[in-house]
Formats: sequence, C-alpha cells, structure tokens
Amino acid sequence: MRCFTVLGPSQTGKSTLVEKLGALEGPARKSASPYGLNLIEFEFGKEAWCAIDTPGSGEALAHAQHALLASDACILCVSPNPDEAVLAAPYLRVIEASGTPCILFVNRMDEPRGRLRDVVAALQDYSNHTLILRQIPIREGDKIVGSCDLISERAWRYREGQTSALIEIPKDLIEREHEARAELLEHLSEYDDWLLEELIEDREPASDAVYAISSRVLRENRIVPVLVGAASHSNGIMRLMKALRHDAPKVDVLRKRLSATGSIFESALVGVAFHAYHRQNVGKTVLVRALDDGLKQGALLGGARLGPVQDPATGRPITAAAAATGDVFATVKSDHLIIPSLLSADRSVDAPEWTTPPTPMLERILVPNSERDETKLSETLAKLAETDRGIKVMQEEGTGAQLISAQGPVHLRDIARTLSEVFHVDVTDRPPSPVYRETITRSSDVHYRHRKQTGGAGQFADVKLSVHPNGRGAGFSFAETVKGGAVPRNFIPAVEAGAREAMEKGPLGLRVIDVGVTLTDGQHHSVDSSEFAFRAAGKMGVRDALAQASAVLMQPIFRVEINIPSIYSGSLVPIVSSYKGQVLGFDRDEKAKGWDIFRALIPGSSLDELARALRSATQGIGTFAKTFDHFEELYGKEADAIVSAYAHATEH
Ligand SMILES: Nc1nc2c(ncn2[C@@H]2O[C@H](COP(=O)(O)OP(=O)(O)OP(=O)(O)O)[C@@H](O)[C@H]2O)c(=O)[nH]1
Ligand SMILES: [Mg+2]
Repeated sequence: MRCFTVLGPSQTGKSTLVEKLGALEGPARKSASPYGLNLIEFEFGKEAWCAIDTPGSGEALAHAQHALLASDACILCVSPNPDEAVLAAPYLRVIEASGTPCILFVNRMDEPRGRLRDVVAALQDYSNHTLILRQIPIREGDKIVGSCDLISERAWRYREGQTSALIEIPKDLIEREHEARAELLEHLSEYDDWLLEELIEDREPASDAVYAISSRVLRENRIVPVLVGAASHSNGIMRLMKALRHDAPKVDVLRKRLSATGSIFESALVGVAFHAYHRQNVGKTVLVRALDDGLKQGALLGGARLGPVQDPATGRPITAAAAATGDVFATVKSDHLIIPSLLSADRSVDAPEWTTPPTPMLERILVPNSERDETKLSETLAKLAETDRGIKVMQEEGTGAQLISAQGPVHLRDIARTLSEVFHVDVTDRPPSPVYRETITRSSDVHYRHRKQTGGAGQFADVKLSVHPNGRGAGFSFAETVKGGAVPRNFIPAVEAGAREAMEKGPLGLRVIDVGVTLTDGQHHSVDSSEFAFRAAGKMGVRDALAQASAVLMQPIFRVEINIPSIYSGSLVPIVSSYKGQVLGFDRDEKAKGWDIFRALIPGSSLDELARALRSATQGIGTFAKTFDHFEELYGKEADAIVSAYAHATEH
C-alpha cells in the first residue's frame, strides 16, 4: 500500500480533496477517528492507496507531524490567496524538517484572489526547497477554466464534476507557457547533468525524459512541484493523483528516511506507530504502518505481542492474512505501543526529533466535578498523554491538583470531551495561579526562648538569631558564630532544621526564599535541652525574626522563546511590553526559513494573556516555550491583592 498525508491550513479543502482523490476510480473506504485523523483507503491505477487527512487547526499540528512519520509523500493544500501564505508556514516547516517529499496543491482556484506566481513567491519565503510550477492556470476573464501541464505541454479544460478535457494550448498563453516551462527545466537541470547539457545545447528535451527526472527529483526530495485545482469541482484532481502515482516514492524510501535518523537499523525496522485514540469499551486503538511483511495478531512488535488487528477503515477484525509492507492497520489491546515510535520486533525507539509537537502553551487546572473521580482523572490524563504528545500533565505546586498544558482552547475542549465521552469523567477547568514566594528586605535579630514544663522532663532551648537578605537566587543559608558551647555542637543542626522549617511559610503566608540565618548565641540546660527543643526554638525564633524584616512578595519571571514567522516579529514588541515583559531580542531561526526566535522575560501572571495575544496576533501560528528564570520583587497594589487573596485562601 502507498500512503500519503494531506496537510495544510484550516479550510483549504483538504478533506474535500482527499474525498475526491479517493473516489477517482470507484468508492473509497473511509475511517474516521473521533479525534484526529481520517484515513481514506482506495484503489488507483491498480494500486492500493491510503490517504491520511489531517485537521487544519494549528493546535492539531502534532497529528500532521505524526502522519508524516507514516507517509511516503505529502500534499500541502493551500489557498490561492497570497496574503494567506503565512498560514502554511508551520506546515512547510514540519514538512521540511521531516524530509517528506511534498507536492504543493493550490486549491480553490475557482476563487482566484491573486496571481499564482505571487502565491508561490509568498510561500517560498518559508521553504528552503524550491517551489516550482508544474502547471499554469488557463484563464478566461477572471475565471480559471483549465490548466496547462509544463512537462507534457498539454492543456486541459476543466469540466464540472468530471475529468478535464484535452484542448489546444490557448494562443495567448503560449508565451507564458514557454517561460514557465523554461523555468521548470532550469530548476530540474540543477539535479540532472544530462538535462543541463540539453539546455546548454539548446535542445528540446523529450517529455518522457523530463518526467523521469521530475519523478527522481521528487523522490529525492529536492524540489516541491506546484499543482493547481479546485477540489470541490473535481478540477485538477486526476492530474494530482497521477503525479502522486508516477512521482511519489514508495515505502522503501520511507524506511530509509526513518532509519537514517540513526536510532534503528533499516533491516530491523518493521513498523511505525503513528496515531492512537481511545474509544469507549475498546480502549486504546493504535494505527500502525507496516514497514515489513508478516505483521498480524500475535506477532512480536515493539517488544510485545500485537493484539487483535483491525481494518482501519471499517474497524472489522483482520484475522487471516498478515499485513504486507506498506499496509496501514489498526490494533487494539496493544497498549505497549507508544505514539509515535519506530518499531522493530523486539524494540520500540523514539520517533525522530521533528515529530515533537509545538510546546503546549495553555495551562489549566482540571477539577473533576465529582470528588470520587480524582484518582480516575489522574490515571485517565496519563493515558491521554500517552496517545497525544501535545498534552503535558503535571501537578500544581501546593495543591497537587491536576495541571495540564494543552495546545490551545480547541485542544482543551477536545480533551474535556474525550474525558467525558470516553472515560465518563466530567471536569471544570480554571487557570493556575502563578507560584509566588516572599523574601525579606532587611536584617533583624531575635532572642527566642523555648521553655515548657510538663510533668517530668521539661523542654528548654534558648537562641539568639539574626536573619538577613541573601542575594537574589542565592537561596537559604545557615551559619553560626556561637562561642564557648553556649549552644552545644550537637544541637546546632537542630536549630538549622528549625530555621529551614520556618522558611516554608513566611509572614505573607508564602514560601520564603533567599534568606540567610545566623545563630549567634544561646543557652542550654543540661537535662531539659534536646534536639526537639532547639528545633522548635530555631523555627519560632526565625519566624519572629522574619516578621520584623520587611517581607516582600516575589513573583516568578519566565524566559520565553517565541517561535514566529519573521513578519510578526515587529508586532511582538508592543505585546510583550504591554504584559510587563522585557524584550531580550530576536534572531533568525536557523532551523526554519522565514521564522524568528523572539526572546523575552515575562511575569508568570502574564503568560496566559501572552498566549492569547500571541494567538490572535499571529493567526494561531506563533507558539512559545517558557522556562522559569528568577523571582523578582513585586510591590504596590498588585502585590497587596495577591497577598490578601493568599491569606484569604489559606484561612479556609
Ligand atoms: N470554492 C471552493 N470551495 C472548496 C474547494 N475545496 C473545498 N471547498 C470548500 O471549502 C470548505 C472547507 O473544505 P474542507 O475540505 O472541509 O477543508 P479542510 O481543509 O478539510 O478543513 P479543515 O479540516 O477544517 O482544516 C468546504 O465548504 C468545501 O466545500 C474548492 O476547490 N473551491
Ligand atoms: Mg478537514
């Protein structure tokens, strides 16, 4: 079976395209996974094909990335509007990183909104591969009525809902056709010496030879050919499918590409697990592409036996024949399979780096509506995270509540829906509050005596302590300058332990950071002093000292690395500033053409708003990764509000 992915921005006609491609030679078989990919299996040119239709939302980029892991080639489906080219940037980026041969399909040509050349030029800004026209549109007035193939030099007139009719190249197009063809040949000749020579000698190369070169060039992933059409009118569909049939590499090239990442030998590679989803009463269903013959229920794959194998299109069990190389199948009760992973019979290795989804930006606390579901929620989220690497599951500091990071609001809604429909756990979500700390701004001294007389043995410990601010980030420190054994050596560690305990909750009710404690003097009693007593004295003494040392709220500051197409970099400066952030600067992203990495420091309390502002400023394309950088003092009304909210929350 040959397999390709269709990906691209939202509403560019991917699903329509896949449906039309699948129906070219009779009815296709379709599978819908409740969340994620659609697989369409069909016959074309006496071969079995599987098209993977991916969702267009930027929040679902991970699904497209994983689908590429199982694909011989891909079709990037885009709109004919040059202004929307930037929306394709994330897809060009992952396609390039994955090394998957790609055909660019400019769809919706029935709604022309600009020149095709401008669309291609705008997209070229985001691709290191040359995007090169394989067809040019035939216009009548402002309507596109057909296309002309630049290799065969044949023209086709679109017919509504049918395959196109062969026509003469319109006279007024001949010049443009020659020009575009020359450009195509010139680019191809960069990868073919024979063709180069023909061109230099000014000979007209035969179509067959050019076809062969263009196939090889796509197979080797040198250039990205551009085709055009209108999926909903079935225009350009046959041409596209024929291009795939002739030019897309077969599964052996995918095997080589995957093993070239170095983590697995090509000879050992038998499959790739690329998608999974949960179904009620069925459990985890995993989609696998076989990269070798012989996979069937009970066969070893990834270190354990494969569970029942199903037809991905119908969900019916496949019991008889084993899968052949290239087949895509579904399997259940194969919970050992990790998504995504490369599989040998006895091992499962991590998929290549490029399959890593964008860092999830939307953090939410999930609270089960019914308290009984607390354990179930954490188990279920762990399961979901196994099948969706776009989710990160953590626990909130302090409360231990379930904290998840999702790709965005739509993804979050999908997660909640799966939790409810498949696992029957209903949740409410709320934003997490930043983790605050406090520290002191001046030194203070105390003398604290711990004394208790309860019946028999008493407790006695007397300490003189001073606390002082340590430098930012220096943490806690403890020193002693006790002379003459006023506090016996063996009790000093107990004083330190007490001092550390006092740091857990300072005068503002928060954990105390960056404070130094010095034990300067004290007294002991030969019978009543104990480690316990000195620990208590250390704790209470430090607590009192902190209360007099002008405590101040500390807010977390994060370093964010924002990934954005360069055209947005300028607009980020005012956004970051408006969220009390500090711009550190931006650089070109060496790994992705047309992208910048924008760095800034930003308070934890602004991260959620930054994510939202970034989404709307960049049409959902920009993402950021954050790492904690440092704590910083926060004064004024904002600090007062946080402190009183804390005091209020801990009262109850
Ligand atoms: N005019 C025109 N409309 C089209 C064409 N192809 C698809 N559409 C329409 O565009 C809309 C979106 O089509 P889909 O196929 O669902 O697009 P998609 O890319 O799968 O969308 P998402 O999966 O949501 O990203 C539908 O209303 C289609 O009928 C086309 O070539 N021309
Ligand atoms: Mg779709």
